[in-house]
Amino acid sequence: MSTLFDLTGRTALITGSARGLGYAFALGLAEAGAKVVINARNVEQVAQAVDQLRAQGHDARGLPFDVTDEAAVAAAFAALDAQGVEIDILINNAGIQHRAPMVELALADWQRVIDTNLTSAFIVGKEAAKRMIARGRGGKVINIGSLTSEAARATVAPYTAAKGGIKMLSRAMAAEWAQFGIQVNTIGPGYIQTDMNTALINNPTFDAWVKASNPTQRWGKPEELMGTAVFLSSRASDYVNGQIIYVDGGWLSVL
Ligand code: GCO
Repeated sequence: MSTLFDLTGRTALITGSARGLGYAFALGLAEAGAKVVINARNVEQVAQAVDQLRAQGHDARGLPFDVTDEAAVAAAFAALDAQGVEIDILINNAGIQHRAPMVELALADWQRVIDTNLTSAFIVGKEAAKRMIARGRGGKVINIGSLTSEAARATVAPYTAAKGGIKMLSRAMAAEWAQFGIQVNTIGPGYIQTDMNTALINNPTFDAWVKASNPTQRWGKPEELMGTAVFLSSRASDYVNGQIIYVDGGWLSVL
């Protein structure tokens, strides 16, 4: 089998990977041979995810930290340095949702979403890229966008602004880091069956809207995002930079 998609010998840090899409990304990369570093703020959830991956024979370790806390991120990378763990692949997946009409939205809630969904990618990406550049053997950064990187939905303004920013942050990172052999791209998930979307899935009107709005006529599954993450983490994408790949059932491509 081609080694083009083989991640053996590479180590990946996936933020927000104790569950949902982040866990699916971690599992997908592990199945392609990568060692994976699991992150979330919750120590117990990180430990559970690590145990699940190890039970499947994968090389996994935990690294709980708050992606919005610059000092905590620096300390986490210092701990990896001390352990001799070098991050070759970073997936900035950590994200939250807050649904409210803008005229009722508190600034604190706006800021919390922007900090978690956008600024964290800068904070964590900077720490990872500094080390990738110093090592001189390139690397991969994958930022996680959304359909709202392209089109807006009412009542999720901070999430939409953050995900639009993520698409352009990937391009800004590519502009500065491509010369060092680092590829930076974005994955744009459609409506996927994750905990964050439980309220939407259980709302018959919203559920019907999702199924009517994409030609595949269904919600996506977290495991359906694994292949794109492996592709963008592997040698197969060494000349792909600054792109966004929508894994959305065709939503954005069909009227
Ligand atoms: C929402 C959802 C979306 C999806 C996804 C769509 O409230 O509309 O949470 O944001 O999670 O981002 O691509």
